[in-house]
Amino acid sequence: MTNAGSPAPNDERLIVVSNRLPLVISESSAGEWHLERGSGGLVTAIEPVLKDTSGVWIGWPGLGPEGLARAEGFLETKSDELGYRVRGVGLTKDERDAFYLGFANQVIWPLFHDFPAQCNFDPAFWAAYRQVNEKFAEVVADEAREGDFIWSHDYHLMSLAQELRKRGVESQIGFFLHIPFPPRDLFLKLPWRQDVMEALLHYDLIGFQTDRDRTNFINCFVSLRPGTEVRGSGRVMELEFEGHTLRVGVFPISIDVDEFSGPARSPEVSERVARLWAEFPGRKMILGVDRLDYSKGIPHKLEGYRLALARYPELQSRVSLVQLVVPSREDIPEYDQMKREIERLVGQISGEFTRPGWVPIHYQYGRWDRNELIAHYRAAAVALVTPLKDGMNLVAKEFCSASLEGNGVLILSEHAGATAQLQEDAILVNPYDVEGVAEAIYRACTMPDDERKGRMQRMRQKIRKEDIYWWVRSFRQAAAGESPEEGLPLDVYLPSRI
Ligand code: ADQ
Repeated sequence: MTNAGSPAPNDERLIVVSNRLPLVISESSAGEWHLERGSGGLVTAIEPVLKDTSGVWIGWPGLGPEGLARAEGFLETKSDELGYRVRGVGLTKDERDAFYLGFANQVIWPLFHDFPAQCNFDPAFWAAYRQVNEKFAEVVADEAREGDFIWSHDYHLMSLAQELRKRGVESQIGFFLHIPFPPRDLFLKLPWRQDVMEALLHYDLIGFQTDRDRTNFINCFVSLRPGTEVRGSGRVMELEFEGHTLRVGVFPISIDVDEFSGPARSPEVSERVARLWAEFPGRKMILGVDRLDYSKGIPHKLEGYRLALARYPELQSRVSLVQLVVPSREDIPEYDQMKREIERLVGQISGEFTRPGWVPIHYQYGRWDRNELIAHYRAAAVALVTPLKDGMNLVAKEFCSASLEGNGVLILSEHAGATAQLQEDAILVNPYDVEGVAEAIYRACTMPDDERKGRMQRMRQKIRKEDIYWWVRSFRQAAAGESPEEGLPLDVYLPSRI
């Protein structure tokens, strides 16, 4: 792995902490343990660093405390095979319900994605969040040694550093927020806003996906901590408050480009692509791939597509939307309602426009295997990526990387983090503006070939320049106090471009 082999900023041991381990452990009825490894760019990029530094990954393995106690030996053996240690944090069902389904997914997720009305500010959720962060801290503190670098991930673990400091851990601790950070007025709605800010203050470095998120964070921080001095500019800035220095940086996450462009070239995927094209003779495939979540704006997208077909009748019979919705958070009732709403809209669009020999929309609820996903990315003429709010959105980058013919058009929500890097070459839309989405669909489907190719080529270059390996290296370099490796210029949304 060429990229991963670049020199690490230092040889400190890496301890990664995330809500979930990058693996799932299960026990068969015969009492045998099985391990299923996670995949994806983050795991691929972090694993080599863990191996190089004899590191550890700590997280929930999908087990309660008793199950974990029984699986300890199995995990030890598997750690040898993985080449780095994994340590589990066992959580009871009640803890998962109140911490994960509760505070993480009914308070922070909706609030940070601009959906305050969806929040359930149940004080019991906050108590559980703190308790579970303490539980994670117990395991991390037991593992941590002087000189380690602890890298905690995402909104589930905002209190981890504070709990580690209470336990005397003095190592450098970094935090990366994968989701957006909300503007001040939204964050101030959080009943525990002071506690959360206080907790975050114990990190040494906090990374955000975009400059917009960091600016929101700084505005909140300064409002709640008057007297804070804000220093510097560029990728990493400093906040100085009562003798403590917190570094805040912008590190847009990305993918391992070769994980998508490589398989896209394989005979198996090429053959599937040819079959997909044959299934859509003389038609352009518009592709949507979204996890079932209100932040992804799937109903708005369907309304935009419906309007495009009605307003530009020449698109009828010439395009088909393939929309995959990936199951997610099925234990939360609102997600089931959303699924029914999506299915109702799909039914309406089909009823309104279907004619012999043409189906306007192919809807699937489920999971595709990797090659099927990549084949769809490569076969699609247009990707419709229109979240109402998204930290980054990796689907946009995956589509570009798999678009081997180089003529796919990306329609991208201006509220996705990916917009900061791709705004010049994607067709940007405000996903709430149904007419704008319809117009963008028409424009994408009628764009001249050389314009499509030019735009796609530039997006592919940008994604390759700041890939997932760049992301890991830059974050670690910033954490080590070094200047992070140069990437693309820090870009913000310019309203004139939108
Ligand atoms: P997510 O909200 O999950 O992640 P996203 O960035 O779009 O959103 O990633 C989805 C991932 O799921 C993609 O890597 C995609 O390939 C994968 N996936 C989708 N459909 C699949 C399928 N059918 N089969 C297999 N895999 C599938 C959160 C934040 C994002 C942020 C990421 C990373 O909400 O904003 O980009 O973390 O930081």
